[in-house]
Amino acid sequence: NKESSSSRGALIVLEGLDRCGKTSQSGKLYKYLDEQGHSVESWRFPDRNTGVGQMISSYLANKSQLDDHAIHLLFSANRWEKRDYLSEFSTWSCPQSTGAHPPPTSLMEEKLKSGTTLIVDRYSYSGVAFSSAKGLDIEWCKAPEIGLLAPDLVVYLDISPEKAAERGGYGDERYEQLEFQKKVAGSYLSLRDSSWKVIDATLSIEDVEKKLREAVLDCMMTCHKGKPLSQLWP
Ligand code: Z5A
Repeated sequence: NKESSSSRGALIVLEGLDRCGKTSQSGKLYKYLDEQGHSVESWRFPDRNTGVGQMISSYLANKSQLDDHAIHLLFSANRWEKRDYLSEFSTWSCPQSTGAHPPPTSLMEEKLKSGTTLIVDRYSYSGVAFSSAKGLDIEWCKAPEIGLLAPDLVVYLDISPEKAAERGGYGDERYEQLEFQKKVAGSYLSLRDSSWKVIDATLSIEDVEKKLREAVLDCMMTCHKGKPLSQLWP
């Protein structure tokens, strides 16, 4: 566990099956919090803009083939690179030298500590749920995520694979198949714990938005009061 300031932002993660509404709800939540005057940013994983993200994007579009373990590690690397060190890294001395400087903090941590709330569309839970649905060992899947920041709130937008498939149909990406999404739903179920906020994603967009807002504002208040940051995997 790490120290945090008393007015830090919250790390909010949205998870769920393909087409559950994460992108729509992230956008609405961002707009609402921004209009209310909160410092807020919207992130998503995979971030397809980085070099690693482009390899992931090519894989998802079936333009390249990768071993299941290798693509799992790339998804994880994509989170580590976005956690990324700030520019002070260049002035950081390793502990074996003078020891004069403290270790660098991460970009994600810095944002949270400076009061910015991050809304993150998919995170480590997607990594574990999708890879373990392929048959990879769940503990092996969790291992490369250890040390990333733990979310303050995980919101699971709950929808059956069949209902999700009815939403405009799936595109051409690799995982957009009903049978596979059923396995992913099972993996999510084994990952979920009582701290997750589960919202019925088949409600109207407005009703989901309202429930999401309530949960997020509540969490932001807890963080504001000084809840410490922690790391995966608890
Ligand atoms: N993946 C992985 O394997 N490992 C990892 O570590 C990570 C990801 C991070 C790409 O993700 C794939 O990468 C993903 C998991 C894997 N594969 N799958 N499947 P992505 O983020 O690029 O794709 P996605 O998460 O699946 O996004 P999506 O298809 O855009 O779905 P969404 O964001 O959840 O839904 P949406 O775009 O907001 O809404 C979908 C449609 O439903 C749209 O027409 C909406 O208007 C409609 N909608 C939304 N809410 C409602 C309600 N409440 N009622 C009715 N209609 C609604």
